[in-house]
Amino acid sequence: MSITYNGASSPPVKVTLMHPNGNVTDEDSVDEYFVDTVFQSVNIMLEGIAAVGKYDLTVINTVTGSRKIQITATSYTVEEASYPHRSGAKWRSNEIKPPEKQALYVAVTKGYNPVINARVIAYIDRPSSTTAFELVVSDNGAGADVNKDDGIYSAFVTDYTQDGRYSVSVTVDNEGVDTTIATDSLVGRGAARIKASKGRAAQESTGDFQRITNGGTFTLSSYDENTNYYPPNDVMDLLVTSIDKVAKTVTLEWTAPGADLDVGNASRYDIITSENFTALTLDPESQTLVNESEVIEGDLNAPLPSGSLEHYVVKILMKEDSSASTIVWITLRAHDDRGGVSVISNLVSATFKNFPEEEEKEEDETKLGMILGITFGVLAALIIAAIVIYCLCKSSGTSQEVTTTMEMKQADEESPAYDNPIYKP
Ligand SMILES: [Ca+2]
Ligand SMILES: [Ca+2]
Repeated sequence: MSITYNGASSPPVKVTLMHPNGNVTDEDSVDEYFVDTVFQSVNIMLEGIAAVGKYDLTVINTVTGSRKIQITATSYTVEEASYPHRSGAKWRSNEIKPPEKQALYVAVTKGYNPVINARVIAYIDRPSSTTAFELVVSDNGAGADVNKDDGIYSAFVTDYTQDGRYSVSVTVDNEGVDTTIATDSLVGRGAARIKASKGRAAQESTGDFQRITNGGTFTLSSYDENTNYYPPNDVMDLLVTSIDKVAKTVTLEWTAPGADLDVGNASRYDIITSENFTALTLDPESQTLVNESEVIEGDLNAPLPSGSLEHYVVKILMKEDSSASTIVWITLRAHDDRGGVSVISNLVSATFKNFPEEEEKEEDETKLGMILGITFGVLAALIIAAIVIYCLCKSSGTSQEVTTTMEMKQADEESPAYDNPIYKP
């Protein structure tokens, strides 16, 4: 158990722990009670198997005036074979000078396996604020998080108040979500899959659990509250989920960034399209910006909160003189409300045939007629061949077996997903 307090030059708080069996741990318990004046914490460590029941903790303030404290308790299983759910939090850096980026990483594990889809909330104590700032920490592969569903939950931290020391405690639980243990992967290994342990399903429910962990502190310096240090983070998971070739629309999905990296709300999106890949990557400014009127679902001026799944249906305008088959490249960027703008996202593409609708329909009807004609022709030929063979067999008086093999090949249906370079089945 760890009790941290503020006031480096003041005497530490005094702590008394009453055990269920009547034992007491206090500052006189030299084997169990440790004071760390550097990290400003009182630590109680109970060796062996702790008594089951209710513990009473008393913390006495040793200075006049109010004092901020933070309490963390950690327990360990007595059964070696049964690993508990664990969570551990870590800052990317111990010292930050904006615009350096600070991120919080929280590992949620059971043994070596990641616990996925947990609810992870960080409470960040800031120097001049009495209320902790709340931050959702995600394992969604967007923003600060590198790999989705690897048990490492991540978030950027940008909501500073002033220079000084920032500390964090993290709550991990399964409240309102279907949290599972991925027994077929290792924590921090991204999408890499291993064999699930013998006799275990690849995904096991965690059941109800809650863990609270202390992520330590970092120091912020040279911060100026009037500077917009952080634009929205770059979207890296833009995806074309479907294409309507007749209506010339694409459905796009991506994870919403925030106003400051992955914190808060962005204020606007630019969706940019081009039939020229090189021009789009080198000079996105000169390419086509999708207008509000071409957005059938979604609102370019109302991005969802960071981490939400955005879903847009957008009309694609093509050049009049486009060739019969046209590849349209699509990217996007996000703005915040203080002039910050992300760099462009990953690029995706959609392929369109530029035939007028009637012509395409007429052509389809002609094709259908041809296919039916050929099919009936083939059937008639087969019947005639069968009659001829039957007659031959009958006339020769010997028994012969005739086998006709027909290979049916399904037409290659164009899946919209094939148009998308980042699609992985
Ligand atoms: Ca992750
Ligand atoms: Ca910003």
